Amino acid sequence: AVPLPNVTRMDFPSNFVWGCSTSSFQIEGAALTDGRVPSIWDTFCAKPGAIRDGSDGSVACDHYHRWPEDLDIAKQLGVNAYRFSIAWPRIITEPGGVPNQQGLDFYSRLVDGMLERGLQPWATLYHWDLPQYLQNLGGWENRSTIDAYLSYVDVMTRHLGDRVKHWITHNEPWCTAMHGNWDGMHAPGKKDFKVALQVAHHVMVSHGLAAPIIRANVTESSVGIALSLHPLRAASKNEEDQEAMQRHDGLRNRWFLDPLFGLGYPLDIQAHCAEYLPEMLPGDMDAIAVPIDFLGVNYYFPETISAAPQNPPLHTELKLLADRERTGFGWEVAPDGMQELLCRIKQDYPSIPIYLTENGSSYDDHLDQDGQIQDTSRRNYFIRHLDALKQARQSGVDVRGYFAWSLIDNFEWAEGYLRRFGMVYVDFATQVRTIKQSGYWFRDFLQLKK
Ligand code: PNW
Repeated sequence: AVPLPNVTRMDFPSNFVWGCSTSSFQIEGAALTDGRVPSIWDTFCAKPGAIRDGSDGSVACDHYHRWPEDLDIAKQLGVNAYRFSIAWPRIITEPGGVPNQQGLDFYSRLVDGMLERGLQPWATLYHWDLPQYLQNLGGWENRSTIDAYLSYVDVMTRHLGDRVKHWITHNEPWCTAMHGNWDGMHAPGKKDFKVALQVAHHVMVSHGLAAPIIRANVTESSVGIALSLHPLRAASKNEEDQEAMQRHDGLRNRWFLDPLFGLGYPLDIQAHCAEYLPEMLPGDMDAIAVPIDFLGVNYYFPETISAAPQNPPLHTELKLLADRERTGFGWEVAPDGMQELLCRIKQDYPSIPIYLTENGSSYDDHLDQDGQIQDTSRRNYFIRHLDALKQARQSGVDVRGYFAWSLIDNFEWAEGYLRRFGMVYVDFATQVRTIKQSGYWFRDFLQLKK
């Protein structure tokens, strides 16, 4: 067993942001309540074989009705921030429609509930639940979805701008684009790389155009985006594998980071993927490069890459190394990868405050005879990643906060309810919540000595 590092809250500044993350479709349920219309994920879940356990998000954690209990738990854990996402299909329920008051009221109650409990609200405007009526018009592939998004952002930030300062425009555009439209593992389930790059472009333009709207509507706003980023290793020292690793990096990391910082799309990938490049309008790259107040980094695992001439368009392939420590989900456990990734961002890009907007692990959890959940592996995962974060800070990376994924077990997309990421166990049959050992550990870690 790996010895556990010694890391305490005192290793971080007193104004460090400590939070938990969730997202609307994964926890809310109440799919047909108070005027909500279907999202692309409701449609996708109905496709046979799309979700591993055949489940959907219609009930999920019933957070729509149980949010006071969930916020109480977050408060009990001692976090000072809570990252949630807003379900667009609760807010704008038809093309060009007027805002749905019941949807607005829900997020108003939720945000007031956070403020009452001393939780700083961090709102994500898009965490993958696009209204289905927009997908019927082409979804993010259609440039007009940018305009629909901007109206929705305007409505939301006017509505909550007096209480929510921290806004994340998009969660993981790589996943929206690639899982949604290239490998088809996520909604809307397309398998077309050209479409995926077009979607990525429109999502990034929508991010850039949203920033000034948010700033106009929100007093003392802080605007950012959350990217899923991965440190990469080449499978060997061979030139082919090294180049493959660079290409993989070009799409996974640089395709999103470079434009945000005004560097445009990486030239190596533009050359390699010339026949798939998106249509753009003049000004798009300037829009994407709008200055942001922070970068959200979702870190889960590193990837090992080798050359694969048979695999267009990138001609790369993921290697699963047998000797690596893995979570229950099979994701490699590599805290040093987090540190490496953060140092790389500092080195390659202009200085920017960073928040770890997601980090966590999935294991099979079971209630023991005493009704407790001894998720030692998850607890250790947190300890080791927080130590990596501490070390990244010591080497000068400007990380200002950490959000654990996730507060509660929830609907894990294509994996349905088979994968639990929560610090709190949810019995989906009864909706009973039980704080896991990792949650109690986090509470003790965060405890301020009087
Ligand atoms: C993130 N990958 O998804 C999402 O933001 C969460 O909604 C999700 O529940 C969480 O991580 C755990 O999966 C990811 O393939 C999906 O690299 C896929 C990847 C990374 C993150």
